[in-house]
Amino acid sequence: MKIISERINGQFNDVSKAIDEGNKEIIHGLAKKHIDAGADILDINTGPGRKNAAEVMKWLVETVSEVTDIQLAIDSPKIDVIEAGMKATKNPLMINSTTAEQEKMDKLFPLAKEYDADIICLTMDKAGIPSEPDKRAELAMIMLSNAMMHGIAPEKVYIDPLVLPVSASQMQCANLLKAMDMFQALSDPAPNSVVGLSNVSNNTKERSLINRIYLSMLMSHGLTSAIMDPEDEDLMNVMKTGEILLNQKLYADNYLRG
Ligand code: THG
Repeated sequence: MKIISERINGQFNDVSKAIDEGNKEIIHGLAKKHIDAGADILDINTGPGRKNAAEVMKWLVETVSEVTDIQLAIDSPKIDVIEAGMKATKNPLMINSTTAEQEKMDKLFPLAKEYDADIICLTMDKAGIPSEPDKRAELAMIMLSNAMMHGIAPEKVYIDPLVLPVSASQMQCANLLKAMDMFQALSDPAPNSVVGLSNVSNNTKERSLINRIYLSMLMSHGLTSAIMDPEDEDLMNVMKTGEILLNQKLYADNYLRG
């Protein structure tokens, strides 16, 4: 499993304040802490409601790149914001994200190719997020084939079935697992997959427990990466134990410490 840290996100008060004040130390500290905790990739997101999102993204990416060479996932629904982030670093990149909308794919797949970036593909289009699993798989197939037409290797494509809060759309949590099963049949080897895990527990009282159980379920349906909080040690232990039980990592008595 690849761990993508969700923490460099303007949705968190300390990050939002650091952006407002131009406080690089806060961002440096969070980046280092999350890499130490086990993040393989850092997701960079300016948070909601910023008019100058491209400028903020550039600052965040530059600031994080001052303390690490690891891969950065540039997270924005806006193409110009993604581009501003990609230009601001020499670190390996992941685009977060395209949808199955043709205009977005036509801009973002060439950008992924140019920067040799991985790319997250959300299973949604102009009509929104479909609830039927086979419709999600169909959108995944459309994005996979568009990526291939642009000469992007399938292992660089990460399909995101879009996790919704269990408190808002309970049926979607089970439907999403069925969609994950269908993704496994789209290519050989199957495409990579990713979820924004903490979405599932928004507005609930048992956030960590719900995140843990859902991560375990998703892993058994083929999940290969997650945007999540590596500082949640119980969650990381679920991930590591899942890797052992799915025979992805070799068991050793000290596997939680190793
Ligand atoms: N898919 C992809 N990218 C994504 C998401 C996804 N990026 C954004 C998001 N979803 C994943 N990142 C987060 C980051 C934080 C939270 C959830 C998902 C979160 N934050 C606390 C909250 O809202 O309660 C903030 C608490 C605080 O302020 O301290 O839960 O699905 N590709």
